[in-house]
Amino acid sequence: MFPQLYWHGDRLLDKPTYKPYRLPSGGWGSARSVGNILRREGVLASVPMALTRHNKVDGYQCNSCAWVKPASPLPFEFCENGVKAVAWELTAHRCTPKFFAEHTVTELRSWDDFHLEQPGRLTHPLRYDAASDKYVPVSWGHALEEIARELGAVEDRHKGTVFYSSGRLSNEASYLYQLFARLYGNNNLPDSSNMCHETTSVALPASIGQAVGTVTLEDFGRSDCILFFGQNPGSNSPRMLHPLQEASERGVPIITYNPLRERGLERFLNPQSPTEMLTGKDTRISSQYHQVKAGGDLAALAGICKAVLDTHEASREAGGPAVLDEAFIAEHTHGFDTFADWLRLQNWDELERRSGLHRAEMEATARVYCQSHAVIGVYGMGLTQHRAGVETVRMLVNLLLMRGNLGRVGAGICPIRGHSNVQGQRTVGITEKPELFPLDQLGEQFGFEPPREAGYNTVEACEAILKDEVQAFFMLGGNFVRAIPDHGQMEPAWRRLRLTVNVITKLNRSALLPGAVSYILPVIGRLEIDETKAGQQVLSMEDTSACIHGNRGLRRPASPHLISEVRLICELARRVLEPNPRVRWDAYQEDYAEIRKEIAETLPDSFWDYERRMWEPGGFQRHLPANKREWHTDTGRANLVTPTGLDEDADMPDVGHGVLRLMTLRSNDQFNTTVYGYDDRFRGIKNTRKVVLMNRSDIDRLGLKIGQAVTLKTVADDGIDRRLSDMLVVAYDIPIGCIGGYYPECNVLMPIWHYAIGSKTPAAKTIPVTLHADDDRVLAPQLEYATG
Ligand SMILES: Nc1nc2c(c(=O)[nH]1)N[C@H]1C(S)=C(S)[C@@H](COP(=O)(O)OP(=O)(O)OC[C@H]3O[C@@H](n4cnc5c(=O)[nH]c(N)nc54)[C@H](O)[C@@H]3O)O[C@H]1N2
Ligand SMILES: Nc1nc2c(c(=O)[nH]1)N[C@H]1C(S)=C(S)[C@@H](COP(=O)(O)OP(=O)(O)OC[C@H]3O[C@@H](n4cnc5c(=O)[nH]c(N)nc54)[C@H](O)[C@@H]3O)O[C@H]1N2
Ligand SMILES: [Mo]
Repeated sequence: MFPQLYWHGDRLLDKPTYKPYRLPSGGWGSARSVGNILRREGVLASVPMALTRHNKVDGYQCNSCAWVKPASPLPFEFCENGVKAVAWELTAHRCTPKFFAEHTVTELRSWDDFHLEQPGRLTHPLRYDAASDKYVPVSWGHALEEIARELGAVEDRHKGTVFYSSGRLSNEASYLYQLFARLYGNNNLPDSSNMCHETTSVALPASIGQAVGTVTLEDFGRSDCILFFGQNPGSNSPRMLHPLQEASERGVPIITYNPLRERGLERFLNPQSPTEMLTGKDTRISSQYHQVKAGGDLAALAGICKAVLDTHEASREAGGPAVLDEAFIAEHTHGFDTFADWLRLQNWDELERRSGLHRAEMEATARVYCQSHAVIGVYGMGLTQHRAGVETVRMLVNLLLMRGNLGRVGAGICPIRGHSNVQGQRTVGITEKPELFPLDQLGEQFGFEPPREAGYNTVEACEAILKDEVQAFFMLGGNFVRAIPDHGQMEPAWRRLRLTVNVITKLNRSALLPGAVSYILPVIGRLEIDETKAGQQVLSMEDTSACIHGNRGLRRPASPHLISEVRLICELARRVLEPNPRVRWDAYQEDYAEIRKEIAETLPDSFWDYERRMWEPGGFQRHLPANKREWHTDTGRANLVTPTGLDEDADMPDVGHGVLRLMTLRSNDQFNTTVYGYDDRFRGIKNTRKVVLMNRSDIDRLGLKIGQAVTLKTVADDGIDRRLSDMLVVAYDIPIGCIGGYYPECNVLMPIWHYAIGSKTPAAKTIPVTLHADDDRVLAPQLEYATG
């Protein structure tokens, strides 16, 4: 049951080790890792069969990340982490009522994330029984009736009920869920993207008039320069390494800004290429690699913009050609002059100090940028999860706008979305922001007056829970309590909720913090066959390039007692809401094409001929005005937004005071709060997640030793003690003053109010902390990597 021994009391059983990984990403390591997980989940024979349908037309869409599903897929359009996610869902293991009879909830709370999901797929609806402190099986009918009664009894529907969802949910279930919430009476639809690319949803509309990126896979094939900020494709979107490899082989410069030298951004060996596997011939990915300080991107980007402007002005003065795209700026943008004046005022010393880079590095990037004609700006959590995340994303857009790199083939802005349908969810109405969805149309279509008041996003939901204003929390997928900040404050507050409903597929920590009335409702996954009276149903999802694809499940559900997410919402809605002849829950539940008709009626620009087009190779792209250089902004143009300043962390004490900036990271062996194992192969860490990655000079300066256990304490002036102990020191190639640790273990350190200004995305990549030795002993000497 516990193959990977871990901490046992104060003793460390399996030896954690650290040895820098010198091999390319992908390669044989990837193949081995896939073999291990298939064996562990008992699906060595079955999953490889399923994988032939992976990301294929008429197949299923990968349940791992949101990376593009190409029109001409590879024979095997999957990656190491996609296989892990598939094996995770199709596992042979089952978490049955017998398991719950054997373990109290209090006992299970002492298990870590890895072990909680090991028992496998949940098989029965369960209700928490406080007397025995156990989950016990109930009938669906009983569960739905009680939940409906509780939802109906909430006094203030606007404040008292929250409808969370996680980004794996299909378009069909998402659309019904938002409709249900709005008919019920609120816009309290926080979702995982609030912790993720909410920064994008706030930054991009003001800049370019749409909340999503502009880039397609075809653009990657036509680009002549790729700027890569704060995203780790080797672990989090490995299939993306194929177009990057292809670009690199074409001689396209790929310029990376990342505090860590991520292996996938350095070298890649395609595990699906027999030649590469046999010859070991790998590809260099990044042509420039700049180890920017955590939170230093705003300054780094400002520096690059400044260098571009300088180059332009120098060329003009010497009677040379324009470097800026002056015609584009004049015709299509607003705010250039103010922005240029601001850039002229910035001084290099300050930009160097804040970015942690040399002026020459930013200038080197600017040089390549100025010579390129079709530039893509890629980014991920390294930009969005910061106090100044919104302004940083806008600064990247400013850089692109300076040379007209938007609405041009091979160019554009490319946020890499996380969950496999997080973007689609938002498209079809899961949003707490009423202005992001056509509520007038929704009201007309279904004959009701939708609530217009903004709902809670994730952080606001947490704040309301802390104030005891929330009575009922409905969690449709995900692991909310584990994914959010401030576990020390949130977990006790969670227990005070009246109703908690966990619609999940595997056991997780959120379900182990029951409110007065608490349910686990297990559902069918998207890889499984969803059969209704009308036959097998299909679903649809949107990838990171805004292309929408059909999804057909292929395995029998993990248990005959599971129902689909769509059916669950319909069953509940019928019990909670007044009958409304325009809302046909019965029809939706049997035939999901009826839901797609409603989506197409609400959003006709994007979803016309939905039923047919979702099966086209490559899917269909939704309406993206910025690609046609139509700017749906307040000025009717693309806005170059001048930041309020570079002092995003003026409120953060500096390194000089012993304060370090903690970045919370994902390992190569996890999907968010789902932990597949304790290794992070590409970062060379084995058998532990309790590490703190540090620069050797910080280790020396603080008088610490490698392998010593330390306690991390958050620096905050709110009087709350946030700390995490037993973290092992590892000397790592990371900028001075920055440290790295794993999410979700480190979330206990993140104050709920530490979020991106404007978007409230938790600022998970710069948490100010201090480090304290637990005692003198070196607990894990193997973490010392012997050089030479
Ligand atoms: N296998 C796997 N795939 C996943 C996930 C997973 O957990 N596992 N999660 C999915 C989800 S929901 C999401 S949102 C995405 C997340 O995918 P990513 O966006 O890649 O997120 P992270 O791994 O959190 O961190 C991204 C990178 O940002 C860098 N970074 C940290 N701070 C900074 C900074 O200040 N500046 C810069 N320039 N870089 C910085 C880190 O070193 C890291 O390389 O992946 C999705 N895909
Ligand atoms: N410190 C820190 N915190 C972070 C982040 C970070 O980088 N650092 N990243 C943030 C980001 S980007 C995100 S997206 C959030 C993730 O937040 P969530 O999306 O809430 O969390 P997940 O870990 O993806 O959820 C995993 C659970 O989903 C359930 N599940 C899986 N598949 C299905 C399904 O098909 N249907 C249903 N109903 N349930 C299913 C399983 O029971 C599983 O336990 O975390 C955020 N939190
Ligand atoms: Mo995410």
